[in-house]
Amino acid sequence: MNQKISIIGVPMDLGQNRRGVDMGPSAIRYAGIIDRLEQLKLDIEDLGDIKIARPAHNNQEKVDNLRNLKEVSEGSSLLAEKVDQVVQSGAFPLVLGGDHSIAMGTLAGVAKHYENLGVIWYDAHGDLNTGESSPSGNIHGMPLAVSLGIGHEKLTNILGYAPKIKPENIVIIGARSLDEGERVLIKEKGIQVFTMHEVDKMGMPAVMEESINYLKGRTDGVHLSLDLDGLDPNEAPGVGTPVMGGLSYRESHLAMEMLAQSKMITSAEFVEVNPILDEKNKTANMAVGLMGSLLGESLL
Ligand code: B3U
Ligand code: MN
Ligand code: MN
Repeated sequence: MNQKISIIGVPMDLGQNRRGVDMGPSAIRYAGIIDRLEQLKLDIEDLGDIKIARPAHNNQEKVDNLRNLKEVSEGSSLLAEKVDQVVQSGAFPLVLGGDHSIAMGTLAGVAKHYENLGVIWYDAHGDLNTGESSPSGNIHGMPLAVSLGIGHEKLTNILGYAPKIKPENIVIIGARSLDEGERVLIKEKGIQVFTMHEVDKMGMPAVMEESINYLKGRTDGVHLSLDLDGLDPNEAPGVGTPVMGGLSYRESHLAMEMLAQSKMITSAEFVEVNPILDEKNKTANMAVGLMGSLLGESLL
């Protein structure tokens, strides 16, 4: 039987304050994700989009320095339930964002099914803030901390359990913009991070080899959370918080191919595609190319 891939769109833009990232799932579908994956002899099912609240006037109210706490928490809970069902059914969940706050929901739905879920966090940022450490109050800068059980209870307790993951099962790749509180947390928890410094020094093949070997022995499934702002904004301009000096499309492509060969990835999400800030849907096209490689496309 062919592997079944269940696609879930999450038009969430309330985890940050720039409009447009809610159109990410549409932009990725428009860029041809379904056809691309169908060519890989995979059994593709598109479950449509999760319903996300649309507060009047994009209500910017903050609770404990958490912008749109209620709506973000509710959206992630709906996503978590859907992802839980998909994993339960034996399919591979492929989640399309939406801002990165949705990773709290994806991880809540996935991690239930594993003793030691590994996470590859491919991102310019650490997303390890809390309401106290965040400079912005944007929840999309917090989902990795939340999944570790650190943060507001309305977020850490999605699906009624916490934590979702363990710090020693995380690898962050591509980081180049970390806040003070995030650096402290990384050191305190001993989180494995390959910043751009390591990527430049070691090269992507070695970074991926080390990441794969590190996770192989200790995890029973691995979730890939790929924030398109991990890529260089010259190549992927359609993101809300671009940071110079990022990963190239070619490095990212190789990373996805190496993950495909490792056969260790059991769920994935691609987030932060913002078609309003993009150039001719370039970033969504790039996301589709990366998903193709992750799911087994090969050049020959
Ligand atoms: N660390 C900053 C900026 C940021 C995090 N994630 C994104 N931007 N995409 C923050 O607001 O927490
Ligand atoms: Mn992120
Ligand atoms: Mn980011």
